[in-house]
Amino acid sequence: MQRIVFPKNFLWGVATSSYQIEGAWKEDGKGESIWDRFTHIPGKIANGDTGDVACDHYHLYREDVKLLKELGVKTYRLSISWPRVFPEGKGSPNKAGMEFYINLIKLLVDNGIKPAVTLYHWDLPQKLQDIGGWANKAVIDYYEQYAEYVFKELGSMVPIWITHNEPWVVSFEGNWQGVIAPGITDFSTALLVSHNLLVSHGRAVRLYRKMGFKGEIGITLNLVPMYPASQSEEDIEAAKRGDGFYNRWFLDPIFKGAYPSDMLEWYSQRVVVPEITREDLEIINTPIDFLGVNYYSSGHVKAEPGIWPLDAINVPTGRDKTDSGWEINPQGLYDLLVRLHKDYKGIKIMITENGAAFNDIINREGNIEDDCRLDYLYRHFVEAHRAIQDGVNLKGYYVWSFLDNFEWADGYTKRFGLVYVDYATQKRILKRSGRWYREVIKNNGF
Ligand code: IFM
Repeated sequence: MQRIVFPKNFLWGVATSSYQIEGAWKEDGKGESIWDRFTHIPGKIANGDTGDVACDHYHLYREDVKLLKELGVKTYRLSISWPRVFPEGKGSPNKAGMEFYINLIKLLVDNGIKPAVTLYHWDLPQKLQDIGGWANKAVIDYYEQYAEYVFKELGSMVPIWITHNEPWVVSFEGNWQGVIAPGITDFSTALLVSHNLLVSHGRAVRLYRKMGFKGEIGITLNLVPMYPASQSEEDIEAAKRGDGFYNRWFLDPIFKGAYPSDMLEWYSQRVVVPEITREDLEIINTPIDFLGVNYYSSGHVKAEPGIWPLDAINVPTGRDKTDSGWEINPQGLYDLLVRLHKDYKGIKIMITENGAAFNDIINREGNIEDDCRLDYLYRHFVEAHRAIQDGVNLKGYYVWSFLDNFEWADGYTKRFGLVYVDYATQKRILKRSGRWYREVIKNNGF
């Protein structure tokens, strides 16, 4: 077996997000988020689960940082809960909420772990949803005010910033499919939300630079390489639309200063497309230091007239699947990275999420021998390494996730962690994949 060695200083990490692990949903002055509201509506989440307690990280963060240290990660990606810091979304900050993040980040820094902080990982203050949420341009101003306060408080300690996590999911799952908060089902609203999210991203990047910090700032996109199901002209065109929908709709304005014209035309013929000004595009096109890539699976697209919104469907290829039902395609990661490198001029990339849900079982010795997850990570690491060998500027890799946690509409039914969480007792157990990852980090390869 060939030895895989990553470049020196490669940033190995793990990732989480505020709502998925913190709990303490109404403690120390925290305001209600759209996820607090959504999860309390019967029928929205598997088993009626909520993030009210989650992994209780708000109270157990000291123990969790110890675990991170034991894992040996170089960096830890977390997100800030906006309503913990601004209960109303705007106005006066809640000092106690900010204090939690100051303490957590100080502890990480003291332990030699680089914090990577996401400003927005889906938990919008409900008060802002009450005025239209991301479909209301005023929310961009409030986001900028929130970002300014967070930069001021944490900017000197945090070297890596991410403006948004997965704006595709926020826009389309939250505002068209309605399967996540805020649960709206209108395609034009989803498009408007996607545009406003991108403008807010550009505004935060400009603000960060204006405030004079020396760290790096980027955005995290969930990207899905799209393959045609056959070599027919129709399937090739359908896969191109799939690529436009998931990938280029976000990548092109950020890196090229323009939305893809084929998608603009496609949408304008079918729905109301948001007004897009030259100034908006310039803001979105503000240079960033890195692109965060979340990769889980690939798409295999077949033309299917009449299927909204792309006249296309995704077809199974027969590959193995994770517990989330997502096909496992490590080579898709390689293809995606190489394509990003080529189409977006050698941009610096960090994999900000990659990982898998599997049904973990505690054995008679109290261990979790999660071979499937280990194998998933192994095969994706091999492909990431191959991409680096082929010239891709990949600098870091965050496994999703550090802990088992609240998996949105799936509640606690899907476990992604390197660390098992017994939700009844809040006991943490490092899984075999976690023990293996610790060795990968130590050896900078395997
Ligand atoms: O749990 C999520 C995370 O919040 C965003 N990216 C995908 C993960 C797995 O579904």
